[in-house]
Amino acid sequence: MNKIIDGKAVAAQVKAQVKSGVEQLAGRGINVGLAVIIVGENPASQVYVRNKKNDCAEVGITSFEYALPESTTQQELLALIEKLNADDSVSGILCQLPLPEHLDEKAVIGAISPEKDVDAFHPQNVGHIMIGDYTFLPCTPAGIMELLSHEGISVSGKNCVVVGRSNIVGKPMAMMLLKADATVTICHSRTKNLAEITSRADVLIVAVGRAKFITADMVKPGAVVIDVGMNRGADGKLCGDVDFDAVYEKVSRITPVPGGVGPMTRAILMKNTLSSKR
Ligand code: L34
Repeated sequence: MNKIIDGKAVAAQVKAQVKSGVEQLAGRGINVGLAVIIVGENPASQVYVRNKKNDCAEVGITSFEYALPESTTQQELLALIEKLNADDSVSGILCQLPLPEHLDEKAVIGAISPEKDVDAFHPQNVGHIMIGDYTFLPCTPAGIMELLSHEGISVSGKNCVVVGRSNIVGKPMAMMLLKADATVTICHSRTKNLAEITSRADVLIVAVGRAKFITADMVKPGAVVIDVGMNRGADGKLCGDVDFDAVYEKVSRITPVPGGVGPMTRAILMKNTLSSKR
């Protein structure tokens, strides 16, 4: 069996479902639209946003792109969000992170209407996730859960270790694994004996943003490894947080970078955008 989990293929299946949902709504005269805001010229963010726009085109969602200059003020950004909140042709709003330093990320996320918050970053949606009752799930961890279930990998009762505690990935990931009955450990930059903990993981999920951070000695033989990292090496090539070639030899399943979690993140974004409109 191929050990590599093909995120691109699974994402294509999710997008095909979304496409038929979008077509059904179109038949009833309902148009689904996603507004994507990007501030500044972060090249990686530009790639991700372009990919998201392509996904929209593929599934029939109308995308509205707002590429704002680096010099955009907080007030201007909030005014745009207010306008989009009130616009009925916009079902979902996403503000690509990270924002330039001078902008207040928390205030921006909090300004997006929770009903249009297809990232599920608004505190109200985060709260819903905590109590296991939600409409939107954050795209990256939800994409990972979808990948696991698609591959027939159950986390129930298993030791799942999440490395990284971000609001975007680590924390919601842990909540979703918990809801799926996993025993969950969250590790981070201050964790002592990291290798000892990761070596006990049946499912290891890594989102730290450091190239080849997880080496083969840190992984349990036969484990499932999910690599959320997106690092650009000195050679300009994309690489994950996992030392793929060495770890591959040891595990039962592993996601590649690119072609693993990234495409799933975007597929779930499409799914969330579809479900934002009824
Ligand atoms: N608001 N900000 C907001 N929502 C998000 O869900 C994100 N994230 C993260 C960064 N900021 C965000 C993304 O969209 C990361 N992320 C993301 C999305 C897509 C891809 C990577 C990260 C992706 O398309 N990855 C491709 C390769 C892309 C390339 O060639 O650079 C892959 O195959 O993994």
